[in-house]
Amino acid sequence: MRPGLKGLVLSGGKGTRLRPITHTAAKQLIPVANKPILFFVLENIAAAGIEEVGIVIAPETGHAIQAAIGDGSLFGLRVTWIPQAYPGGLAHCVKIARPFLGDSPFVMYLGDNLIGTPITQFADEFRAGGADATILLKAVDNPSAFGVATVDDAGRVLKLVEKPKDPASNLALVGVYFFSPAIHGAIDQIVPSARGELEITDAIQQLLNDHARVKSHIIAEWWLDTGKKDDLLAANTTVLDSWCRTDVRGSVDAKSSVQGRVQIGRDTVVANCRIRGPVMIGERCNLRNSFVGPFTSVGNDTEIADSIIQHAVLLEGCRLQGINRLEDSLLGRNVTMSSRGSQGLYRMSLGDDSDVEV
Ligand code: TTP
Repeated sequence: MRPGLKGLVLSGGKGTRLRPITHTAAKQLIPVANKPILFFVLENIAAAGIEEVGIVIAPETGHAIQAAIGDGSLFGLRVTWIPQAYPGGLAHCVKIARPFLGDSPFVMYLGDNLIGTPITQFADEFRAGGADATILLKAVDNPSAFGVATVDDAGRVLKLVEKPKDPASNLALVGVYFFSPAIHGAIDQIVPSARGELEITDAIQQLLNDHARVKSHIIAEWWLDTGKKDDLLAANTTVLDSWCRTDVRGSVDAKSSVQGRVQIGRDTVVANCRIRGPVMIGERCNLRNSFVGPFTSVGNDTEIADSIIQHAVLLEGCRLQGINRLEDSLLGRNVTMSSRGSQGLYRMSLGDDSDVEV
């Protein structure tokens, strides 16, 4: 019997592709359907029967992540914090996590990835033995943007290439990996890549060179890498579509209409609005004389007046006044947008505390 499976969650990194939001906030804490991405990750890990998790954090955003997760008991997990001084790559994370990991097998899970499947079945199979590593793959349209695997009919991995110009398959590496302690020896043999990072794909390729058994599973469900604004909006759309259920806790007046699957949080007041789901609205919000269209998530303590919005993510504390209309947008915390009567279609990506008049 192998020692218990541990979890290693990567929540450091730079988040450059999600600026301006990530100038002030950790991308793993950005909510999708009003729940931080990292919460989905930890719930998935806990549901697979894993109890001990190491979380890699960066100096800039680590404190916010620690404040959100606490000791992990919210998720039924025991958390060990692993500070990473600089973003040295995914394999660098494993290297610095070595004292936490010891000789345990572990699942490494990228803290900004969302997958539409539980990992329980993969964890159980890996615990049962037979592989030095197991990777999850997903067929994608643009494999050149990812790590790409070539596999045989039995799912054994033959080769891995990071962002190939001429991809040998359409199977991209999803950000969930199962490793036996053999990965440490492989990481000791690799050197930083052209971008100066210790790449996990190089380490897995090293395992293959050393004749280790690397298996794969192709997931049929969705996988969302929330690294960019459009990815994040796509993630919000998919998660609302898959998991949003009608649940109205706030008050909706008789002049309002609510269609489709809509969640309205406690102490939220909706007056003279049309809301067409799937939509999630947080707690203590105030919405009046507005239209909120499909695939929109509105964070707590937000005010929307005389506005039209759809396909947008608003983090908490935003104020929208007279905006006609806002689409395909990502608004950070406490963003204010107001209009002096001008009309137009706005597509915005605004960092925390922005103040925009149109
Ligand atoms: P990436 O999205 O590959 O890298 P990044 O966060 O630096 O983002 P960007 O390209 O926008 O600048 O990282 C995947 C996940 O792994 C993410 O949750 C951050 C985390 N990570 C670390 O914890 N340490 C690291 O050294 C790296 C590279 C990533």
